[in-house]
Amino acid sequence: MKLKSLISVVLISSIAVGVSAQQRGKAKGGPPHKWRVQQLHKDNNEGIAVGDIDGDGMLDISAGEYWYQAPEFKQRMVRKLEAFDTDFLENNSEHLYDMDGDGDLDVLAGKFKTSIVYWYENPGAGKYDVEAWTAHKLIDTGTAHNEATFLHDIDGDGTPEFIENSWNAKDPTQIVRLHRGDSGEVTATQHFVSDAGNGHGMGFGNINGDGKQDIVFLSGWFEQPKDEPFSRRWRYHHDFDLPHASCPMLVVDLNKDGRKDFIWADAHNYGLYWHEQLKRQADGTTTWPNRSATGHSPPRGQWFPLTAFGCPSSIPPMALRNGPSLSKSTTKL
Ligand SMILES: [Ca+2]
Ligand SMILES: [Ca+2]
Ligand SMILES: [Ca+2]
Ligand SMILES: [Ca+2]
Repeated sequence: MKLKSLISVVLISSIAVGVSAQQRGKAKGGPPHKWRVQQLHKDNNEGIAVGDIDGDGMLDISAGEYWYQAPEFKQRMVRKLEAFDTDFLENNSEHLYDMDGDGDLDVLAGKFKTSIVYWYENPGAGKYDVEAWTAHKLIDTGTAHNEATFLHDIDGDGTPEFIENSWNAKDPTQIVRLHRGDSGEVTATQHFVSDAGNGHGMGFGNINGDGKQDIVFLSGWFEQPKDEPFSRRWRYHHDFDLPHASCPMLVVDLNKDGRKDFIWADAHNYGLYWHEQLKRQADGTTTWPNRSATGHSPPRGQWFPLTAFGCPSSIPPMALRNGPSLSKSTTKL
């Protein structure tokens, strides 16, 4: 969960894109790019998504109780959110996806301390002067310690799955599968990756090189079965523990050796780290030394685009610091 701070939804746009592009323009003698900053709203919401909500070809923004219609980013209602504690709203992630298959983007969102997941039906172009979008209950996941949620196609079948990350290690890791009937009715089913085993921070990627995406989290990784991924629990590899990892963790082969490494940020704190995956042992165990130290960084230009962190597409090695060492925990999940 966040530190005590108010979240402003601020739009920053430019005639072109990016500081690096601006620098290139200057180098070539081209005109400097102009930026416009527009504050859209100020509240405690922690979720945001971008997509063409009204189908006019321009990207709009959804963020908590409202969506913002391009090009002026006019504020329009989506839903009401409950407040809790002193400075939180019950929204920590949201996703724009055409849930009912009618051609427009709907909002799918989980909540911090509520286990019921709703999706909110887009009323359709020209019908946006409504008090709220129709709310549909998707599923009760049974978990109410949700740090963030992901909409990610974990099995590669073209349909994304809804996956919650919990700060409570006793919660299960589960995958919510979305189903759509012939007339657009939306249902969901749960698959439990583990009976217990979660923790602050999560990402996805093919850790063991078998072509299947695995789930990496605070305390290791879950191996997707090579056949039917939703037929049984996934094998757990307790190969590391991180102190407080980010959503997302990024799984990528940073040093181009054919094995996926991962990047994580120190959640609610400063620090961005990467860990190299060494050659896997015969029993499938993996080893992950911290390679953030100077001298172990890949050459500049090989960095994975860190857009998920809101970072530039290329960051210097100095931006990655030495992180806490990994250790094997005796904690039983
Ligand atoms: Ca639009
Ligand atoms: Ca829709
Ligand atoms: Ca899928
Ligand atoms: Ca690698």
